[in-house]
Amino acid sequence: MSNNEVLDFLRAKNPYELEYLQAVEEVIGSVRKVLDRHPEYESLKILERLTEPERIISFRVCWMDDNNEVQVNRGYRVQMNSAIGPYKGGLRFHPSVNYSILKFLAFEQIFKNALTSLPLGGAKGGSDFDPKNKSDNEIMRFCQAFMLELYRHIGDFTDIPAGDIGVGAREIGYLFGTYKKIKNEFTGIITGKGEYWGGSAIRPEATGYGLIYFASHMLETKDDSLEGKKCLISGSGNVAQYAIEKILDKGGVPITASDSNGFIYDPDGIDREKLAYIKKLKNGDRGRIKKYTEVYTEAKYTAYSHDDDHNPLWKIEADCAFPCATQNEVNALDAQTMVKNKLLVLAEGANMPCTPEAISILQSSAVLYAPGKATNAGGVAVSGLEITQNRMGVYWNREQVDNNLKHIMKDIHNVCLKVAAEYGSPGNYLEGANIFAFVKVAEAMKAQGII
Ligand code: NDP
Ligand code: 2IT
Repeated sequence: MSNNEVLDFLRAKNPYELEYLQAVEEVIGSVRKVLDRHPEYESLKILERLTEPERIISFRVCWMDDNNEVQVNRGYRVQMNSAIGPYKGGLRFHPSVNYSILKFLAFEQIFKNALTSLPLGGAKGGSDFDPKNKSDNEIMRFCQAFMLELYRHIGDFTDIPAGDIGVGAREIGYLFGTYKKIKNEFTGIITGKGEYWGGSAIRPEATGYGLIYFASHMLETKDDSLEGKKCLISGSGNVAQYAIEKILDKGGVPITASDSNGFIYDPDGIDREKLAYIKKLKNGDRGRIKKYTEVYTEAKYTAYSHDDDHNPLWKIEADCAFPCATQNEVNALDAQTMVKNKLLVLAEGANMPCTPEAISILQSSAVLYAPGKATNAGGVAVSGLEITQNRMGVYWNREQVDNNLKHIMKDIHNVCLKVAAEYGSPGNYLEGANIFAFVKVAEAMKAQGII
């Protein structure tokens, strides 16, 4: 099948999986030139095989809430591709979780993991469970019920999950504890563990830090830096918090943060004290970002409205933008506004935060744009380092892991530019990332035969 026929086939087969089709279409758009150079990929049906998950597990999760009522959720694991290593990717707990969302995330993960240079295949999982307004005991009971089924599908050389939206240190602890109890073994079957029980230093920080290392390299190509740059950040979870922290380290000025209800704009900048407040609010009290303006009255809160045709956060004039919340949070109107405001850089912290229309507007402007599979790969890269430490039975300190992370992000940045130039699209990070990762995975699939 030609590329277009593969897409038409997928559209007919998965008509409601809009996010999945979006992610596939983007990659297919980039790899046309690769297939001209490698006609054997077509006869080996690499695209058809890459877009059909190797395995999808879906299961019932029953648990008791604090009122002794039985609750039923659906759990999933999408084991997308194991050509270059065991399945690897996060777990998302959010009411929006469905096949489309997890297949798009697992598909993206194949290429992201290939970019890290570590031997990791692609996967994603999670549940439509909503962790908001649940007690700690309810979270624990849900995680235990979820792992009671998931445990038989994962393993340290089979599939190694981690966190994502709604799954942080607390959930990873309960999930790991349950696995250990069932299997009676202490192995590295999940990453993002606490640092004193098998976790890696810098894993909580890795995605946000890696994002800002990458963005700094992007600015360096223009002999520029983050020093003094006003930065827009969406989200206020794991990725956003550590992106803000690293922006501060680099002398930048973060001025926004958000959650699903609204965003805060602090014209004076979110300094270290204010960031500590956000961390406590979000990770400890699990409160809403609106509270920030009760303490820091110079900041303004704007609630999101369902009628908004775009996200007003992106209207604020700034130099850099880091969407760190969720998919499709930057649309064409947002991108047009950013271009008009002479934004310098947009680097994606979240997975697929820009719509295809937004990407093409950014790419045909002077804005430097780089996709999440390259810019947010620091998280899974340090997960890979956690796996290595677990297998070796060693602990690497913060400096060692951070140095590794810096090297990995620099290498990803450089390989994207190198491959983009080789394929006639200089400066196109998206094309460089897709082509480099696709060829790597395709070669592994070719070597391993038709299975
Ligand atoms: P968290 O759960 O820690 O934080 C998510 C943040 O995004 C919260 O502020 C949340 O607000 C907001 N958010 C979630 N869903 C929506 C929505 N539908 N609309 C608006 N805001 C929303 O997740 P992470 O920080 O870990 O993940 C953020 C993004 O980064 C995701 O796209 C994830 O896939 C990606 N990512 C994460 C990595 C990691 O290591 N954690 C690695 C690479 C990518 P609220 O509290 O209101 O829900
Ligand atoms: O999207 C991602 O890369 C993650 N949620 C982290 C995956 C991982 O296995 O660390």
